Amino acid sequence: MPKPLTITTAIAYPNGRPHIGHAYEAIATDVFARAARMMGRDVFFQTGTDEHGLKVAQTARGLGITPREFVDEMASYFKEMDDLLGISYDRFIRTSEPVHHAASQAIWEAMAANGDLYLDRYEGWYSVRDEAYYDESELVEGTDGAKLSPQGTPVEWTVEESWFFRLSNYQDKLLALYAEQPDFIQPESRRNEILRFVEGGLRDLSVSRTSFDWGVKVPGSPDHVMYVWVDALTNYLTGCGYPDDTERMARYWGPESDIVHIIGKDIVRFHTVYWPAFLMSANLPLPGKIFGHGFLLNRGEKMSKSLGNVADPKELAEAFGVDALRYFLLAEVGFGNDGSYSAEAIVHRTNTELGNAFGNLAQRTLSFIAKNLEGRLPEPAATADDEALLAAVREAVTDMPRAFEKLAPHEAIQSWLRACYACNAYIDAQAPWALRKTDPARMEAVLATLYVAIAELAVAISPVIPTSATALLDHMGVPADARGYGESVDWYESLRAGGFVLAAPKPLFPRLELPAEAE
Ligand code: ME8
Repeated sequence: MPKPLTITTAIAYPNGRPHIGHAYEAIATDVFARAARMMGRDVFFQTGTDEHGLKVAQTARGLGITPREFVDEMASYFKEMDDLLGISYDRFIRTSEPVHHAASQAIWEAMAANGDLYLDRYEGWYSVRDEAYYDESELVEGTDGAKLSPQGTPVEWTVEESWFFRLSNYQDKLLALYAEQPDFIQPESRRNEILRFVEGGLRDLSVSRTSFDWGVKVPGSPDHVMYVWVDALTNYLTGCGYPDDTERMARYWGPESDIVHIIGKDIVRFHTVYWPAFLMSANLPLPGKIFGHGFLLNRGEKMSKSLGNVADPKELAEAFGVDALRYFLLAEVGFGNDGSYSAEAIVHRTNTELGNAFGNLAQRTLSFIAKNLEGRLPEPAATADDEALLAAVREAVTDMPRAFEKLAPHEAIQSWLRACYACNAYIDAQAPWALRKTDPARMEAVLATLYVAIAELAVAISPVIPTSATALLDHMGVPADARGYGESVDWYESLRAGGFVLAAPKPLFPRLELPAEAE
């Protein structure tokens, strides 16, 4: 049996509504989770919201409401976005949940028991936006001469009593980890960045705050709340049953589990330096792989509230369709690279690839069968051409789960498209409509080949476009046991023998037009 897979997104700061970057990460992770389930794996997929910290407390105060009221409303928008986009999470975690406070206090106590926490005074440059302290040498100068964090956010000099984590003790252990598990940090470019950072030496990390109280209380130090990243990272354990549900922990966070975090490139340091150090300190298993994906840019520009170009995933999904948006984001951007989106690019890709290459192929074939055979499934009589087409489709389709497993969805989509183009070339060469009068038996054999090929293509792409693929497979009567990645099941003959009648199909991907304001 393959190992159980635990796969997570980052948990989002709910200090604003979700944007397209959040949607991108959720969609990519969802595709990996769905593909793994189709390989027969036991999958635990978690996403959620990161609700503590000064920033949330300040935003709520500015609105004249409590942090709790604020996050209750905001978290609901993230959950709504996930549900709208078909994100098949098993658990939507909110860090304000009592079980999460208990898990965070348990990991704290485990790190304390290991001698890694001590009380001291902290002075340094703190960015509220990033919830992080920076070294003087890391700061950059803004246009008006103000000091800014490396992410370009304002910093202030801050002095407070704080608990510290002995991160300095973990430099060698982390370097050994990166050497032993070369896949731990992906893609390669981000791995090199982190290696250089850790080789440069690690300073102990301030892990508690006394200046506000919207957070998880430090056990035995009621004036302190945990640094938000300690509690945020622990979300992954909470969902796996830490600390009390040992059976669940053994399954989803055990030495035998396959644990994958999908996050954006700006938070790779937190996940590949602090997080494994905390886990080592608490004597817990480590994740296997942390993938830092790239950023989505709006027509090549960084999104920001001040530029007014923050794309609302809900509006995009409503304008273009959920599956078109899912497909576009994964096909357009090599996973790991930055990418750009625009209404024109979404419309163009959807129309040419989903609409023409796949949708029309299915539409032409199925309506021809519905009309000319009155929905009776055509009789196969395979020739070398038919076998060659099915072999090409199967080769592409067997590459796809492997590409999803190595977190390369754009490669999976490329294989799939190649197979769609092969089917289009086949239908043009065989011209079944011309055979209707001259050679009806051959016409049936061609249509039967296409029927099987279309169904296999729909199964293979279903992690990316689950709603349309399922609708098509339902329409075609493809049984549930033929909808996984694995041994091919000979369903066509039994469907035909059972007298299945194909109804006239509806177009899967109606042609998109550019919205008026984008023209
Ligand atoms: O960082 N394109 O939350 P967050 C692609 N709470 N991805 C983007 C993006 C963009 N334009 N902007 C942000 C946090 N992201 C923390 C995480 S995890 C224990 C705590 C990604 O709401 C970003 O890289 O700022 C991150 O992975 C996720 O969205 C949430 O970002």
